[in-house]
Amino acid sequence: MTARKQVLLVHPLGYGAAAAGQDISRLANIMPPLGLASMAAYLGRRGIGVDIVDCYARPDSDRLIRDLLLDRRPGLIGLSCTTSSFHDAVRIALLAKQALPGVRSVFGGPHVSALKEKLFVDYPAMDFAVVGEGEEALAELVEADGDDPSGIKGIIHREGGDGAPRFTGYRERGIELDSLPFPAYEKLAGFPASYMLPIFNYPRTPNTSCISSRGCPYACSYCDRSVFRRTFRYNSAEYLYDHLKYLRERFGIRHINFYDDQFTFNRKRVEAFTGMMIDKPLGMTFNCAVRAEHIDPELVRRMKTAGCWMMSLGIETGDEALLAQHRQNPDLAQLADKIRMIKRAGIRTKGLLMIGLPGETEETIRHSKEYVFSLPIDDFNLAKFTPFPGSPVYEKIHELGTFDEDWEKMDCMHFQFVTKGMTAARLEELFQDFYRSHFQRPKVLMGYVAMLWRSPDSWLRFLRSAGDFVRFTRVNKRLMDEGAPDPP
Ligand code: B12
Repeated sequence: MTARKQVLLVHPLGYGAAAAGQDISRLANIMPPLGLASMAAYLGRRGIGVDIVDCYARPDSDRLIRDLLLDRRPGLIGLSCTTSSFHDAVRIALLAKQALPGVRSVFGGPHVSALKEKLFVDYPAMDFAVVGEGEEALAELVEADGDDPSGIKGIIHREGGDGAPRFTGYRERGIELDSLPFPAYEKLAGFPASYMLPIFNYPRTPNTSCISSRGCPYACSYCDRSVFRRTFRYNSAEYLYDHLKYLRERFGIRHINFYDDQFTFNRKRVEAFTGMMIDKPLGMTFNCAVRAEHIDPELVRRMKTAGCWMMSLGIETGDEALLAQHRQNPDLAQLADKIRMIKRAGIRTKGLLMIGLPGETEETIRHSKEYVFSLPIDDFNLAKFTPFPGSPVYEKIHELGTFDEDWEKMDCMHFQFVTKGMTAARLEELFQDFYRSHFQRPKVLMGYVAMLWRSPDSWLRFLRSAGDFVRFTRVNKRLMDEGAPDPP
């Protein structure tokens, strides 16, 4: 027998546990699964028992999952899936059904929200899926307890004798974010010590990430918006301040990384929030991502006073014509001005770039390098362009180049898509060269030296993992020499 009002939520690792030690992005960055933690808190409030297993933070968790299934006997196991972690989620669902016959699986997250019923045809281990945000839909599914779920909006279930999947349709309204409880951080084993922000992205520990809005009104070609679609909802400044106060008082958190797509989209909210951080300081600093259109000198100065330590900006490419094909307002001069303005305010800047977009050439990559290197950018991230189901560009991707849709490798660390006129090997070479050139610049090196006192914990972590970073670089070089494009 399984328990009626008990759920096990799992954040899959995405690949075999043995490889976790060599996953360079995981070594540098382990973030709490905020979606699962938010659902856990919401379900808890409705009297539903929840456990969370985060395999990303604890890679070897199969036994723990089995033990929890046998001990708690949940009626549902919920799996959160990006595209690259989907197959691992299916493996865990099968493992669960073997360990606890009768347990039913429910899948959620971006990959499921994008592909919906299509997935059910090839993956019989899927009993249910939630499309879009999960709190209310999952609670209603648990409460239906095996009754006909066809009246619950936002889910996919199997119907009739042949088990054909049926989507009940989108929920009418997005959840009012201030009505949600704070995420159940306490259900994440070892929080906050078992989580870590990217190296050189924080001044002190303990730290964590936070989301204070859902959705984005823009429609960039490469962005998968299938979960929150084009809505933009946000927590009020008061809720946000209380959330940070809670993190400070209950867990001792001293720095926050906001993962909002558009933290400053609503200027009034940021004004009010920074006002509270200035008038009633919490002893906390924060990072956030901004778009050039939504910042100005006064706001940036205010944010600095309130504790803003670093701002990230999506640059994507330094070639304006290429940018115009993929994003609205492709104004690189305005972006450059704003980056200089942020830097002048004493805030660290991070540029987010992509390489391998449809239409990329040797020349556009050269433009990107020149652009980035002409700006006071302290840190940058260069992702390998990956066309995710749910992103606008996915629809016509096969017309734009060659695409090997191997989901497990669609983690922005592999060139699964190669635009016309390029080869994967050449893209890999240019990718390596971009990073190498960045790290060879004296200004950048001096910046990292300054991190000795601005973020001493980052240096400790860097030195502890230095062997893995060197091994990663060597393996990449060997693969490149052999003409194989994929990193390990
Ligand atoms: C923070 C973040 C990260 C963090 C941490 C992720 C984590 N542990 O949760 C880091 C930096 C590690 C990361 C890594 C990656 N990320 Co990321 N990330 C995000 C980001 C910005 C916020 C995620 C978040 O917390 N959202 C807020 C919560 C409330 O929403 P949510 O997680 O979607 O959960 C809700 C619903 O999806 C649903 N739901 C989710 N899971 C489940 C499970 C069940 C059972 C149910 C019922 C419902 C449900 O209910 C939740 C609550 O409403 C999103 C973009 C975004 N704005 O959402 C991208 C995003 C999820 N990432 C993306 C990508 C591509 C990646 C990477 C592949 C590449 C990269 N380096 O960026 C890796 C893959 C990691 C992996 N193994 O899966 C894509 C995913 C696209 C896709 N189809 O796969 C997104 C959507 C960005 C985008 N727009 O393209 N990411």
